[in-house]
Amino acid sequence: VQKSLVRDGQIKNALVALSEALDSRAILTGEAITERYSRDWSGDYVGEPAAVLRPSDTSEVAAAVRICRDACLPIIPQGGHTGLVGGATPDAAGQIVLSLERMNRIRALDSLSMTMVVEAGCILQTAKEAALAQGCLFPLTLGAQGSCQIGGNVATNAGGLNVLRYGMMRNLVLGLEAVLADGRVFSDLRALRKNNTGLDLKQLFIGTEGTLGIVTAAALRLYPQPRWVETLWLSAESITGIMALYDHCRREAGELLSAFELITAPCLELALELDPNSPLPGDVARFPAHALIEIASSGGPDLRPWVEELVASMFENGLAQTGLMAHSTAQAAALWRIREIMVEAQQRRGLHLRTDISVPISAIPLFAARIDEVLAQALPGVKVLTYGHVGDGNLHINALPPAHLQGSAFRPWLLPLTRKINEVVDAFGGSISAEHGIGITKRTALEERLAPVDRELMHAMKATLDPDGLLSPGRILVV
Ligand code: FAD
Ligand code: LAC
Ligand code: ZN
Repeated sequence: VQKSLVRDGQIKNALVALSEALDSRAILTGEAITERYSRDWSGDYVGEPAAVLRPSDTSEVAAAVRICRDACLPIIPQGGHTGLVGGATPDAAGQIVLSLERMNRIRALDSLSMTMVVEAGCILQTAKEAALAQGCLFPLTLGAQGSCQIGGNVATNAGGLNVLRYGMMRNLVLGLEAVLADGRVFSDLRALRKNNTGLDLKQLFIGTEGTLGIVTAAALRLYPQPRWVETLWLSAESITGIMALYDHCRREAGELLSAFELITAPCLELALELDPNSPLPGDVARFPAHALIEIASSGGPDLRPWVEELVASMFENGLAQTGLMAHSTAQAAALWRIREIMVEAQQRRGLHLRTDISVPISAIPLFAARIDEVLAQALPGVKVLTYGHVGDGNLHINALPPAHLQGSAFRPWLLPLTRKINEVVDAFGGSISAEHGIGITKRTALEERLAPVDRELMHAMKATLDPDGLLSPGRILVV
């Protein structure tokens, strides 16, 4: 009781100081804290922020951090709250949410250099549209792009649908601005493509989920806007068949291959239940595995005749069983919509297992088969949903509960099933987190796998940059 009284006093005093340092719209308390700050997209994490701070510029972020540090109040930076590992939701009393949402400006866009400087709270979709308006592409593409923010993308080193061609967020960041745990500002937004000047300090803040600093702006790498984009749906008899298609496309389309997504039959079934109006031919649903493929180029001649030939050859040599080549932008969008609503459909089923793993690309078929066996044995009746980013060896092995374990009855199964999956991942030399990060959800699994030297280095970095442990405490590392 005494401890919580002291904490309440600290919060009260800090709020007085904060209201002097920040503008009036920057502080939310009590009833003004709406669900978007306390509940994540999945609904799996719900917390109670002591207050929500919404600074409008970098100096306000720095001032807020200094005040919180003086009052020993932990800060959880928050973007669009779409992260899937619980990192942005407060998980203990007295934690302050610092939302970047009001820092959403595009500071600069240089279409000749193909770079842009964007504030952390800018929604990914908005940044992409601003780039397109200047004939440029910001290639990070993911289902949450209408809500997630650039700062969240940096902090999680987000991946998504076009990684096989353009890399993850880390590859797209040329410079960063971040506020440190003591309120100092690290700033390098020069957007240089070459800069070999010792330690690349911005890497400290990419993929470290707000544990080493609060990202306030980023200089991003842009590409020429694609001129020709061809979208294909191809179905095969097995995941092995999909890998043969992948091999063929990878070699024939080379660097023009910009997406190659695996969707297995149970995932397609869920999507079509939610929205049966797809352009897919009727026989598609008979096949166990499908690929959604994009081949695109930013210049040169029309790709269509060449891609038509490629598709014809894949049917002739028996690699593809059925499918569709989108004949319009609207049809291509309808194919991508299937990929999107497949995720939404899982969400609507309530509590389910969600994972994000990677293995060597060539191991995908054996790995997926082993997972099916292991999960069926561990929990008969569980419905395994395997899909993912083939070109990155990144699968999401998700699962819906059997009929008798719906809703919270499935909760006790989440950890044991995840452990089973992770054991198979280990056996294949894979990673327990390919693109979503560690957050709260995976910190024990990470801890169990950290080599001593890695653990020591990670703790040493944390101790140097955030000695009081006030930034995103308990994320990534078990403390
Ligand atoms: P939040 O959820 O708000 O935060 C995520 C983490 O970053 C937290 O630890 C938070 O504290 C920290 N953080 C947020 N902003 C900052 C900041 N400015 N400075 C420091 N730390 C910060 N992810 C993929 O990689 N690939 C996908 O294909 C993909 N698809 C998705 C599809 C759907 C439908 C959903 C809901 C999520 C998907 N995600 C995917 C996960 C998620 O969208 C990404 O992780 C995204 O990058 C999170 O951004 P956000 O702004 O929502 O971050
Ligand atoms: C996807 C997210 C969940 O690929 O990473 O759909
Ligand atoms: Zn993914």
